[in-house]
Amino acid sequence: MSSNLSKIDLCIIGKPNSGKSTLFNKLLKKYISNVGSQYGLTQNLIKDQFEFKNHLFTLYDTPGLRRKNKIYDTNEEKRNKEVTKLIKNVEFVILLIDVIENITKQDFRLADLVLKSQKSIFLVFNKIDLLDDQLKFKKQTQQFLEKNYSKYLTINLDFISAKNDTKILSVLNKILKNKKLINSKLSKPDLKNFLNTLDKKNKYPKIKNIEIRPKYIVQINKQILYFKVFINSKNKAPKLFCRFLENSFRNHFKLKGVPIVFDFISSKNPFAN
Ligand SMILES: Nc1nc2c(ncn2[C@@H]2O[C@H](COP(=O)(O)OP(=O)(O)O)[C@@H](O)[C@H]2O)c(=O)[nH]1
Ligand SMILES: [Mg+2]
Repeated sequence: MSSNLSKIDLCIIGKPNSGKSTLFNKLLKKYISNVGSQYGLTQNLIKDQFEFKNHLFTLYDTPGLRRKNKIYDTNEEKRNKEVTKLIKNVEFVILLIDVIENITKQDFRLADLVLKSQKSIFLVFNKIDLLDDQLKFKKQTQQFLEKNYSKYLTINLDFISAKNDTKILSVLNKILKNKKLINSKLSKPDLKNFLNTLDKKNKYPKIKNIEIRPKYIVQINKQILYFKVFINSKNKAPKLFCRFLENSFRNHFKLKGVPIVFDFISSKNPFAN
């Protein structure tokens, strides 16, 4: 393999039978990981590599999550620890969901875990071949998540059939796009322009009748998108304001589905310029 390939680590997590191993195999275009219900316990992660558009992907399947009684249900903490450890070592996570079972609280918990580790998450609904009306399902899912998952703008949504190889490549392409977004460097004028746009809209949330405003924003050079936001208040930025700013920011810069960290800095003297 040539060394000028850019590297991407990707792991597939999700409930048993969601189709993780099927997807893993399809991505690798070869049969490595056992598929089906009579799966023997494998403590180690299954890992392999493949090339796609000048990128070298290292892919992880998570057979450990399959052990329904021991790890999955009764020993949630241990399971979470294992997953957390894996998630910390990769850049991208595919959370696979069986369309028939649909998304559950457990999936949201896993998604939260990934977001907490500041990794990009792809919520991938699998087995769309089993649906009568795929379009309807997509619309309903989107609407449901918009309403019920506050971090909706932080996730990527996809609908595939791992078995039939439908839309799998589109997930890979999205991951490559996502990687580019994560490396975005926003210029000072861009950030200033964003603040001006917010000022014009003048829809800052009011907290106890006081309008909290961002005074300026700076990007800090880090592996991820990281910004310091200075606000016009001596107090800690209220949650409502943090969410408002993050959503506006993501919409303005079209940064959907990538992890961003905002550090809100209160002013010593909010009335100073
Ligand atoms: N209809 C359908 N079945 C699928 C698809 N992907 C996986 N399966 C089936 O779902 C079952 C569980 O798949 P497996 O990959 O072992 O799931 P894992 O437990 O998440 O690794 C197997 O019977 C697969 O054939 C799909 O896209 N469509
Ligand atoms: Mg499996």
